[in-house]
Amino acid sequence: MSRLISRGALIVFEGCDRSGKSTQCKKLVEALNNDGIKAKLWRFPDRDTAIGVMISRYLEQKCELEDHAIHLLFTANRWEAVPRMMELLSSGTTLVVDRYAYSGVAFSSAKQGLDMSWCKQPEVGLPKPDAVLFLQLTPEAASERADYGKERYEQPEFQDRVADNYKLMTDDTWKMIDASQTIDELHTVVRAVALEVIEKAKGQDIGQLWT
Ligand code: DGP
Ligand code: NA
Ligand code: NA
Repeated sequence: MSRLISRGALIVFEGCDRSGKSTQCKKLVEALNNDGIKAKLWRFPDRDTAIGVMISRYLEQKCELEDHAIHLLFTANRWEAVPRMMELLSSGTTLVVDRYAYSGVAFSSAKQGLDMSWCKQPEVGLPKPDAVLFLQLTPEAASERADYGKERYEQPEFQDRVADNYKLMTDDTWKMIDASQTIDELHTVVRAVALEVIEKAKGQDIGQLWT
C-alpha cells in the first residue's frame, strides 16, 4: 500500500519506577525534533483528563479504589487517548510514550487476586508499539534514586514483582537497555535505537495488542 505521508512510529518506554524513563523520553523527543523529525512526548497515566485526575489522587494515596476498578481506569485513560494518537501517527508524527499497557499489566497483576490474563483483556486492541524500550535497573538501584517512595507502588518488594511480570511480556519488539549508564550514555543508545525503529515503521501498518 502506498502512502502520501509515511506514518510516525509508536515508541514506548517501560521499566520500573525511577529507571529514568521520563528523562530519556524528553531527551529523545528533543533530539528527534532537532533532527527535523516530527515527534511528540506522550505519557500514561495522563493525569490531566477527568479519569487521569482520579488516577493521580489514587497514586498520591489520597483515596482508595478497588484493585479491578483502578486497573480499568488506567486502561480507560489509554483508550481515551487512542483517537488523537492515531491521528498523530498517521500524520507522520512519532510518539514517544512514557509507559503503556505493559505498565498496566505489570503493576496491576503484581497485586494479589489479579492475574495477568485478566489484566490484559481490557488492553486488547490498543495500538501496538513498534518498539518497547525497556530500561533495566535493579529495584535496589532504583530505590536509591531521588524521590523514591513517595507514591503508591514505590516499595522494593512490589517493584520486584513488577520486574518479574515485565519479563513475562517481552517479545521481539522489546529492546532491553541497561539503565545504570549515565543519562548521556543512555540517550546515545536510545536515540540510535529510535532512529532505526522510525525508519522501519514507515513501511508497516500499525498492529494491535497483544498480537
Ligand atoms: P509515573 O507517572 O510514570 O510515575 O507512573 C505512575 C505510577 O503508576 C507508577 O508507579 C506506575 C503505575 N502505573 C502506570 N500505569 C499503570 C496501570 O495501568 N496500572 C497500574 N496498576 N499501575 C500503573
Ligand atoms: Na512513579
Ligand atoms: Na497477581
